[in-house]
Amino acid sequence: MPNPLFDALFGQHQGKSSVFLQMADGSTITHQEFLELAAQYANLFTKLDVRVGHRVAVQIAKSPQSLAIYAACVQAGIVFLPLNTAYTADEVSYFADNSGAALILCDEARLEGLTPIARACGAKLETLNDDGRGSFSDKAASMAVEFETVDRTADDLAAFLYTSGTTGRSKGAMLTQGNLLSNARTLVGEWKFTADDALLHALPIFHTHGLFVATNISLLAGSKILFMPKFDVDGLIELMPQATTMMGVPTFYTRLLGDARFTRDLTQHMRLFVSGSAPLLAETHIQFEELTGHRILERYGMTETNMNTSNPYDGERRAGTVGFPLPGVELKITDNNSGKSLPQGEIGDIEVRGPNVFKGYWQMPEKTAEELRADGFFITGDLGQIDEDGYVHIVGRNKDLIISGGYNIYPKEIELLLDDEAGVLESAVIGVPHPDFGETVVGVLVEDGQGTLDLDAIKQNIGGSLARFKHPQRLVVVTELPRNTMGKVQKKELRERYKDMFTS
Ligand code: MLC
Ligand code: AMP
Repeated sequence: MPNPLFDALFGQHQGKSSVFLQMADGSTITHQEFLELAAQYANLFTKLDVRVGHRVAVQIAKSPQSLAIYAACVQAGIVFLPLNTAYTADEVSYFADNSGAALILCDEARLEGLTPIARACGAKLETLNDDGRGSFSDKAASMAVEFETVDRTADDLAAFLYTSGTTGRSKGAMLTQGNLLSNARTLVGEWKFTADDALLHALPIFHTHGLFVATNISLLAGSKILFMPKFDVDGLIELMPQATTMMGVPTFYTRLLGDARFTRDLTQHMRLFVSGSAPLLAETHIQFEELTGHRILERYGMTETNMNTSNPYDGERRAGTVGFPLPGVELKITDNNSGKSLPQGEIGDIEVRGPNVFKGYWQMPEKTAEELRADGFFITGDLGQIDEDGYVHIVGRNKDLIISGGYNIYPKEIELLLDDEAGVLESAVIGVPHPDFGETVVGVLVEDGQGTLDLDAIKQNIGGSLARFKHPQRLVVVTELPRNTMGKVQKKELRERYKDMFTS
């Protein structure tokens, strides 16, 4: 029976003893071993009464087991909902509740905190730790290693990835089998992945980049993955001689460039370095080429669309640009007010349409209608320009978003918490340049005149609800926020005022 995504990514490897994952310690997992694990998990889903169309929320460490959960969901027609391991119980509570998750999988260390949350939203709760153990694997161990793949179509849902919003409420982007598969096929072709490749994989697997771009492409092409639990320079340098390709956010590249062991010799055999998720500074691109002789291939994507554009594999990879629209993806630059296409060279909203574009936000028809036009064009919230040679430049954002080390942070979510703190009249959260993370978070506070403002207490208090990477690295107090004549806070002015805070 057909299940397009499962068949293409996983089913094609049935019975193969080729290596799928090579762990940091050198141990390996073959395609067949991986598929057997996934089948056991899929059988356990059925036993737990988690069925076709149900959502499984997964907040577990990066491991072969967590990837097998993804495969099992696809095979069983279940919607995979991966969550950043840095999220607090408060944050997970929202995702579990909003998605109506049937099952939450977490690390044992989080069991206590998540038990009341699972109970409140009527979800089952099982554990799966970074070493592969836990109540879920205990139960799965006795399951059959074969599972009858559930019939699906390209239009059926495969995953929900939550993306924060300008109002502070996260939205579940509904991705179909067709969205994921079409993009993986395109990228395998464009970036020339084959079964001879070995991808250095140090990205987290709860976001588009590490999960769909890196993993789906490797599976589709039959490439090996050098699977690191997380980013670390030592590990990357040690494994690089065995790799042919690497994908990363710009912070990966700046950190590698800062290490004396990262040399031309070390990278000579490499076929391809890909960067995305945040702007790669032209100076990083140039510095990388000077040191290694390789030009990083920069591409542009997002949760709702997977990848939209890419610099060419053959041909000029132009620093400071994200290349051309991928085959099958239409991209236009429009006027924010009228929505009409702008002449070549002008700056405007980037809109994209194609088989990669998601189906909408889960149970948020109004939000979907605001961003996804009836004709299928998605308003990305990024500002761009197309140069005379057709290269797309991202020149800014029309959305109030901070990207720190490749993680998206929406100021509103933090402002809502800061505004609730004792002594705070109002707040504005901005992103300022940071040498390691590209951008980092600064909270600007106005005191309410009661004399109760305590910055340490505020940091402590918001810590309980917000993942660490979202915490303001600095809080500053001002007498008033700059506003325009309409009363709107002028974040641009604040960003300008504090732009050298971490770089000078
Ligand atoms: C970790 N920390 C961060 C952070 N990552 N702070 C700000 N921004 C980040 N990105 C904090 C931790 O909370 C901790 O704080 C301290 O840094 C050390 O934690 P760590 O885990 O040791 O950090 P490190 O390993 O150095 O992580 C940095 C990183 C990681 C850059 C390697 O963030 C990372 O892997 N980023 C990739 C994100 C990604 O995959 N994005 C793709 C999104 S998909 P403390 O205070 O406790 O010490 C997408 C679409 C597309 O955007 O186009 O791809
Ligand atoms: P996310 O919502 O996490 O998927 O992040 C998507 C956003 O990351 C995009 O809307 C862009 O703002 C940004 N982004 C992704 N790739 C690039 C890139 N190569 N250059 C600049 N910004 C990027």
